[in-house]
Amino acid sequence: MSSYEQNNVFARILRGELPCKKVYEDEFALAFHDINPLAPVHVLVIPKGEYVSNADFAAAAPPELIVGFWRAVAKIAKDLGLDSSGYRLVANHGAQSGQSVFHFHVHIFGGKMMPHDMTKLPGAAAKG
Ligand code: DGP
Repeated sequence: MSSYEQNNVFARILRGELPCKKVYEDEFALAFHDINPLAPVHVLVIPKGEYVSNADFAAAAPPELIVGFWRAVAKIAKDLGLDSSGYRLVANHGAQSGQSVFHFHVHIFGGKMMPHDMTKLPGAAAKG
C-alpha cells in the first residue's frame, strides 16, 4: 500500500481544517459521525497519528497508542448506548475492501439488526 498522504480528508479533520460532527476525543483518538451514514448510528474512529490502514497501524504505532485507540473505540460504542443492543466494527484495508480514505479508521455501526450476508450491506457488490 502507498505511503501516508498528508492531505487526506481525515488528516485535515484531525488538524481542524475541515469540520466534523465530533462524538469523542482524547489523546489517542477522534470520533465523528460518518458523512454518509449506512446505519442509524455510524461513527468513525481515527487514531491520532499518520497510519494508512490497519496493517500500518498494527506494525508501526506505539503500543500505548494501539491500546488507547482500541479502548477509545470500546468506550465510544458504550457511550453511544450500543453495548447491550450490539454493534459492528469494520476497518477497510486496501482496494478490494473498498477503503476510500487512507487514514486508518474504524467504523462503528449500530442501531439496527446487521445482516450477516455481506452482499446485503448497503453499496455491496456481489463480485467474486
Ligand atoms: P472507507 O470506505 O472505509 O475508507 O470509509 C470512509 C468513510 O469516510 C465513508 O463511509 C465516508 C466517510 N467520509 C468521507 N469523507 C468524509 C468527510 O469529509 N467527513 C465525514 N464525517 N466522513 C467522511
